[in-house]
Amino acid sequence: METLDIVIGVAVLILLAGVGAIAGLVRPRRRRRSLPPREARQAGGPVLGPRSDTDPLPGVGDDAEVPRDSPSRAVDVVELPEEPAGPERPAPVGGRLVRLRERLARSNSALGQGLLALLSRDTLDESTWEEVEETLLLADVGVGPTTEIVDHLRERVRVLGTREPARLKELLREELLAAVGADVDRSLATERHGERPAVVLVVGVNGTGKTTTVGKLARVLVAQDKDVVLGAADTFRAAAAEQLATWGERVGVPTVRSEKDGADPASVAFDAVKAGIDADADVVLVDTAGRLQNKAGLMDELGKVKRVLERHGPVDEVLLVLDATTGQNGLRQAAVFSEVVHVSGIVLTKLDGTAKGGIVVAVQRQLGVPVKLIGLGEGPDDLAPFEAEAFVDALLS
Ligand SMILES: Nc1nc2c(ncn2[C@@H]2O[C@H](COP(=O)(O)OP(=O)(O)OP(=O)(O)O)[C@@H](O)[C@H]2O)c(=O)[nH]1
Ligand SMILES: [Mg+2]
Repeated sequence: METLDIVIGVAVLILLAGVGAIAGLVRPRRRRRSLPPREARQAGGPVLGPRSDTDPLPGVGDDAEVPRDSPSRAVDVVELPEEPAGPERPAPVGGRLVRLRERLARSNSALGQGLLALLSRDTLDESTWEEVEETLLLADVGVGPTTEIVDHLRERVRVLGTREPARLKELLREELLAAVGADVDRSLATERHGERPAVVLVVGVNGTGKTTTVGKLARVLVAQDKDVVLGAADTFRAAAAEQLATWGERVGVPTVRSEKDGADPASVAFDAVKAGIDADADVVLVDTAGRLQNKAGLMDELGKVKRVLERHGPVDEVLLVLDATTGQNGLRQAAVFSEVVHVSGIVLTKLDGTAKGGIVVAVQRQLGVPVKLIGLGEGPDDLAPFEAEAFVDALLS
């Protein structure tokens, strides 16, 4: 009997132990607090000793809820997330050349300051005038205009008999202004004609800054509240259309481009103007692939782009983009391009990086076409309408 009691007792104990073990398995486990690093514990961190006010871990009696009377923020002081960024607002166009004057003055200080230093010498002898001539030639003013400037200046200095620096500077300013062309019409034809947008075709040799100029010009026009469409008629490289479209997207301007590489540039240009007409745009800017003026096939292709564009009506502007740093070579390009597509305006780029600002005079003289825009940097708003007075003042500042 005793043995039976013992057996039953042991069985009950085993049973209780089993139930306990099962309960342990089923009971939701409390997540283990991760311990602070050993160093913290040894330094008397939150685990050891009484809790400090800054102990981040909950303890017995802590309330999980935010107290009812804690201050709350009203709807009108809650900051809302910012609106998604819209198109950029380009810099206003007025006075741009004044803003960029510093750059022109810096790159062309050899011309302006050089001339002023020569004229303020004690004696204006033959060799000084030769140096004046040399300075103008080095700045790419060109032989014809240089001779004219020096001859006029010499004559006026002689007749007036003046040696006063301020007066000499004034005379030099007048002569440079006359050479650059103070009252030439440099306006860009970007006004709609009735049902049709104005069409601007941009041409030039490789890498002169055509695509950048189209992008910057789109910004100028957007700043003037015009609706613009871009045409990516550079179908040589997919990257070219991409580059142009990126400029357009920044100011919310659409780009017409071909689906495939190597498409006919004339047909892309035609489609761009068609899209411009359908969208009631003010201006369509057509970018073209860079081409060397001595590649007859490519020049023919450019002629075709223009002829096909003219099916919609006359092209308002053909802008030839010249890299000012290439100097006299640019003049040769200009002559050929002008023959093929009848250039109506010059864009001189990279004037920020050359001391050859005199090319403005030479290129106008050679082509009989005005410089209408100048590029003075790689920034999106570093394109300015060319103003003769601001230009000469920057040279002499
Ligand atoms: N410093 C300076 N760089 C410029 C200016 N205009 C353009 N560039 C730079 O010149 C380089 C060529 O510019 P693009 O606009 O791609 O030239 P592109 O004529 O379209 O070239 P292709 O399409 O390859 O013939 C880029 O690095 C431009 O940032 C300027 O006025 N000043
Ligand atoms: Mg390009």
